[in-house]
Amino acid sequence: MTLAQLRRARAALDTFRIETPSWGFADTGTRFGKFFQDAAAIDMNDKLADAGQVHALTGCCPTVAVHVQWDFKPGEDPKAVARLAQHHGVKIGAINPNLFQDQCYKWGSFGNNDPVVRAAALQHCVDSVAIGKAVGSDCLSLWFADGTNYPGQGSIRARKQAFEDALRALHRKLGPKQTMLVEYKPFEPAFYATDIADWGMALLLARKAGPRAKVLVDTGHHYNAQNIEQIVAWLLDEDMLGGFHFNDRRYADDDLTLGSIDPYQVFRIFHEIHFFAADRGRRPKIAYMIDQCHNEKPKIEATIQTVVMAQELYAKAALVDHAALRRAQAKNDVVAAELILKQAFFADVAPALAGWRKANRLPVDPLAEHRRSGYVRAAAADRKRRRLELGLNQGGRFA
Ligand SMILES: [Mn+2]
Repeated sequence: MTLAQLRRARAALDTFRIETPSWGFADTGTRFGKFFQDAAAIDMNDKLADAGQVHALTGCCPTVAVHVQWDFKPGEDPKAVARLAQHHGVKIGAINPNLFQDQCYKWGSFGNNDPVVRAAALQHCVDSVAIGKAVGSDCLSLWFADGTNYPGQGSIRARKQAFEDALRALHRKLGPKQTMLVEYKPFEPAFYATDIADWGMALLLARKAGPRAKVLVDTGHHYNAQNIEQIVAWLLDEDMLGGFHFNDRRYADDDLTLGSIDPYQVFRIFHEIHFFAADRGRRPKIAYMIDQCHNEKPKIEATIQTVVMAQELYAKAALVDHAALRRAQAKNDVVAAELILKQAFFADVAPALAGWRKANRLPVDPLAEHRRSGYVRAAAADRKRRRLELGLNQGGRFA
């Protein structure tokens, strides 16, 4: 690697931050069952401590996405949670309302045909905006499980209009610094017509909601053949890309560790972002977040693995020679253009990462350092004991 390339990779790493999810540290599982881990977080203090451990080792995860229903007790002062986060060396990031767990949402939330339920869903989101303001979070992240399971079940157009109205009403409640991200997903839990099924629907709804609504791309929420980096490039060009939920998958929304199946896919996404930034002369404001649940892997290890992989791929994508790429594209030199991407993808960025970590007084190998630290052994002993005391002898509730 040349000195210039090393500098480019280091400069990219300086700007790259990725948010960890509070739910990624607790016991979660498949729809069939849950396998408990002794070291899994029981409560918010545990989750924030685990997130703090990841940030202390990687230096690039200063914020934690939270789930209102699971992470804030009713009546609790959100500022107390913010202080707890600070105690563990992190801050509260994206606020995720929960619009799918209460029984009232059987027929949907914003898309429900009952105006009383729609109002309740909107109120929960407005409350979530208030939590965001209290904890200093500038991001409200919205995912809706809404949809229908059978043809004829609901009016597709009426549901679309209900979403337009509710999102517009919610946008009016945002603080001046807050943005709201609209996530999409083709199917599950709805299996006939999900109300926000793809990026085009999310884009239309966000546009109608207001200027601070953007689209959130969850890498797992696409059909297998879909070209995700093309979607990313279009959203960038429209100034409508708000953020990512990163994970990997082989089949559907598998929530596997980022890059475990297809690291080149993530590289191509990062390349589109770097290429856009080079063409425009400015870096787009994008919230990079992890949305993964680990049923088999130890949760903190899987999170560190994800963060390190994201850094590697982000640094590799920063090495693409944009001037050479533009020349190859202008000449329709397909082979040269493709090779320019491949050379960056196969470049060894380990020295750049090691240098960046040393300069930031971080362990050169965060995963090895985590294993050496004994953190998990101590957490497992403590949490096992507390579970017994709390009568949660099966490894804990869904938290
Ligand atoms: Mn997601």
